[in-house]
Amino acid sequence: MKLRVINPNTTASMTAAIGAAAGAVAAPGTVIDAVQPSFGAPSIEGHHDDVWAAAGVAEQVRAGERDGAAGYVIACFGDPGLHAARELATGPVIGIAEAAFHCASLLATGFSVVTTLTRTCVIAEHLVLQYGFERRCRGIHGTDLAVLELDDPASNAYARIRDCAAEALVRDRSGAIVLGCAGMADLCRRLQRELGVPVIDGVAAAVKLAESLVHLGLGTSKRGDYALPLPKVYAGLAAPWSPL
Ligand code: 5HY
Repeated sequence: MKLRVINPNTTASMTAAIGAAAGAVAAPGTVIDAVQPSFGAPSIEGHHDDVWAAAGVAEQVRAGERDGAAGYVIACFGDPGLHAARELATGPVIGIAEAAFHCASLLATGFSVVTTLTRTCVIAEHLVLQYGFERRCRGIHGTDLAVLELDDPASNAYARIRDCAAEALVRDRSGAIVLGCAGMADLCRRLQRELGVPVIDGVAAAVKLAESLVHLGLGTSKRGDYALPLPKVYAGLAAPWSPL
């Protein structure tokens, strides 16, 4: 099967890192097609970035449908454009936040989220409520690392994330940690060893969930609100994305 793993920001090095994290867990028969939009923000750190990221996700799902993608991963912790992507897609579309919340909930009675800028915590809070995990998510914590600082050695990112997670486990009485950024995927195993609890990277979790659903012959429902978008002609900048 071919899974289209979409990095909704436009930073190619992050797309490559996400593709590597996805490829590391993909089953032998799975081809990972790591892509990014042709337009948008270099990092997604707020509501305005999120709007453009959602449009970029829609662009990439439309391309995936033409390219025969069996399923999709939205590799950004805000799960931008998830519902629009599910309208467009035949196969499953898995956001890394939703995937991580589900996996963490199978491993501990409560989990904590460690993310980047504190201002993006509210986006994760909204997702927890939207997906119905308010009884399982015990805290959401920002490290005030910018997304693109994660692979900058000068930012001391690993230690800041580890220390934030260690404090969250005590403060929240959590049993697991969810990494709140696709750019943290490569830190997952080391954090798990040092913290001694399950640490969930949403990229890996979403790839395995998408694979499983495809193997079960399950795709996105086309009945109701996930049916194909209604045909109409969009105006101006959006014209090329008119649902026909
Ligand atoms: C992400 N932003 O996973 C989110 C993380 C965040 O560009 N990729 C981004 O801070 O919400």
